[in-house]
Amino acid sequence: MKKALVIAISMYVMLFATVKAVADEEFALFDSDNSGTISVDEAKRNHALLEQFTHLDRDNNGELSPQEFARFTG
Ligand SMILES: [Ca+2]
Repeated sequence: MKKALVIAISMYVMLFATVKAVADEEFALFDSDNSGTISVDEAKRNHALLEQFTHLDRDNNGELSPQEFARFTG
């Protein structure tokens, strides 16, 4: 029983790490100047991202942080 729980937790952690790695990679693709944020200009490469930009930009600073970008739905 305990072993199954350990396996389940391990799988969850691995899945989470994979999802995060994919998200980081996607973020890096948009952040072409490696500033650590995605500007409107950088978002223009993806129509869906540009459409959601204002909604995703929670602090309204005109750039998307990795945390704000994490809420982007495709
Ligand atoms: Ca940038």
